[in-house]
Amino acid sequence: SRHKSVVLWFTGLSGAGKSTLANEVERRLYEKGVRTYLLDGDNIRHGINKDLGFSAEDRTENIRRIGEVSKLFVDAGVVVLTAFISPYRADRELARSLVEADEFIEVYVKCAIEECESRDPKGLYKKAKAGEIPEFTGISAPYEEPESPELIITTDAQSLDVCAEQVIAYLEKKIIF
Ligand code: GGZ
Repeated sequence: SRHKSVVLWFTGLSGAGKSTLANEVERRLYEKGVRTYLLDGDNIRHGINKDLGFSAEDRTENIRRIGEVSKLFVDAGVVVLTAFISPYRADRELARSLVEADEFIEVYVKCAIEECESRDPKGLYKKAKAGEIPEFTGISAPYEEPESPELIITTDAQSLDVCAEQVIAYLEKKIIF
């Protein structure tokens, strides 16, 4: 089907539900016949960005490359979903600047850190609090909240189904799928 190519840029804390939400949105777009590609830690941090860690400089470079890759997918006519903490506002703004103004949709996946800590599926918060992981976002490294994201999705207050539907509804309203 014909549709506008966009970047759906999911940002938020570890454990906020970025990947879960991005995967569910991608599934729903697929059902609508939309061509998508999901960029996440599995295909980026283990691949082109495996030389990067979690210092501020490395995170900036991580996000810069992801922004550039996203631009290529948009050029190719694909809807891109990215699921990275992307903690720095300036880095997200750089990613935004690489595509047209109406092609970048920042989705703040908002979840109280207490809830992220209690989910802690990989035990990372526990380790971070014990000092075993340095520069852990929200514990010993910053997360700069989006100031004017296109969407704020609150994952600690509603179901995945409702969260995904909010993203789809936005796309249907703004984009012409
Ligand atoms: C934050 C870290 C860290 C540190 C490893 N800080 O819950 P996860 O495991 O699967 O998601 C986190 C992921 C974050 O990688 P990103 O590429 O999204 O980060 S950024 O956008 O800031 O570059 C977490 C794991 O990697 N992880 N060490 N110190 N998250």
